[in-house]
Amino acid sequence: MKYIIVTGFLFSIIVNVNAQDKKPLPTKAQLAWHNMEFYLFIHFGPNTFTDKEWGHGDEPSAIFNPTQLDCKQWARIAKQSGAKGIIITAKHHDGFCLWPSKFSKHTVRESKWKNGKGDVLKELSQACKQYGLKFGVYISPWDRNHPKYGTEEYNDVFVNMMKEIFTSYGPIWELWWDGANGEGPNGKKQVYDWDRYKRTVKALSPSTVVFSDVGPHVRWVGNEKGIAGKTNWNYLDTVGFTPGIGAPSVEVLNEGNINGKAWIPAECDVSIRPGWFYHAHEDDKVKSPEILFDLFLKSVGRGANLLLNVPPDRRGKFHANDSASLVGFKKLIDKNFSKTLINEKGTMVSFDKPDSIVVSANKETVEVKDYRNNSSNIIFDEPRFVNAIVISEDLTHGQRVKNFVVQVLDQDRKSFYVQGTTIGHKRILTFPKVETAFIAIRFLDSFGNPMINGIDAFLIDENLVEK
Ligand code: FUL
Repeated sequence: MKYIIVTGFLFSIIVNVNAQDKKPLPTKAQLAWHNMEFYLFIHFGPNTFTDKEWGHGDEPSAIFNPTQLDCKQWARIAKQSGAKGIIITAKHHDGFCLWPSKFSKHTVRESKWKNGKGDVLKELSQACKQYGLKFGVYISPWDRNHPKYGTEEYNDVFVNMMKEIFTSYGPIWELWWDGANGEGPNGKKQVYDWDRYKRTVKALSPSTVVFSDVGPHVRWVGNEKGIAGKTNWNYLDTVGFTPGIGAPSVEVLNEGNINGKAWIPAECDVSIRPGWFYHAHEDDKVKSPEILFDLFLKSVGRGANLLLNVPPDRRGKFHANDSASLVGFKKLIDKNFSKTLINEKGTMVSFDKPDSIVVSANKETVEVKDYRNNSSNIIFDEPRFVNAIVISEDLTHGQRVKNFVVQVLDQDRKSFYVQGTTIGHKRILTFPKVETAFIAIRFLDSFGNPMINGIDAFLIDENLVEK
């Protein structure tokens, strides 16, 4: 399956790679992370049973007592929703550990669940393996329960907990550190030893991608709405910044730094419900498949990843409303994005000119040379309705495109323009449908020649076009 992208008349051999040479590049683990695109977040713990969002850490451990905990149900529905992994709150701010940690007295071991013999991390890591999902953990550095919190010894506790998790439940694909830094039970705040934490993870598992407000590998997108900037650079400057109150502004986190010195792409975390933890009174406030689709366009469609939280209820299962929304969301993705117009038989006129660029469905990368004087054109053999264009950059060459425009010529030969800035892993542009036989994509500005490994056109449901 091939389609042809014909570039304009002038073919130049001037190659401008100098500017690109100095830009940071993603690691192998980060490249694999970009391909994950969409995965689930699970907030589960004492808050599920106390109806809180932030537990105080003084909740009795016994309160954690799911009646029908079923990690396989989470994994099965995650898989059915198209998610590629699951990240769970192994420890939230209340300090409760979902595994029987030797370094705390506030864990599943002290709970009523399975008479203290249960281990959520064990069950979930096994379920993820069975369903072919990647497994990740959120370990909150802020701990409102631990007696050592606020002293140097707590840094040892935190490091030891990471060692336990990585050695008992690995491989850990992503590690999630939120930036909250409140007071512990003794009224003191912790001075986090981020460098030591990072060194620990690197030594334990060099391929784990570590998330925090400022990476080192993945950054927070600056909001909890699941929305990345329309301009979204994978580059970020982190010198002088820390997670939490020392983080860059939310605008910078949302858009990245065009000249940033490190490759730290954005991840969009958002909950399927108003809260992060399960609350029965939110059962009728679960985001619909259409809203989830819109969030997909505003996260994955802007070159970021989508981390969608689905909190299990007090049984320890996903609520039926959440499961239905997730499965409905997957149906929308399949229905709208599985039928590319470009690969439809007979829809393309094939040109075999020396200046043609051929991009194949197996994601061959094309260097768009002399991009300022050329356009990459999609030509249909007969007019078709189009309202979505998807473009991807080959990130092994860095993130290059700064500015581009899509020109869609309608049947009255009138041009309709859609402007874009960055592309990154994937840019999905949607617009009111146009009947067209000719679409031209012009890269207006780029660090070196654009390295494109995918251009697609679709007709999606009109009510799903981004508002
Ligand atoms: C924040 C936490 O304070 C919230 O409770 C939630 O876990 C969110 C994903 O991260 O930092």
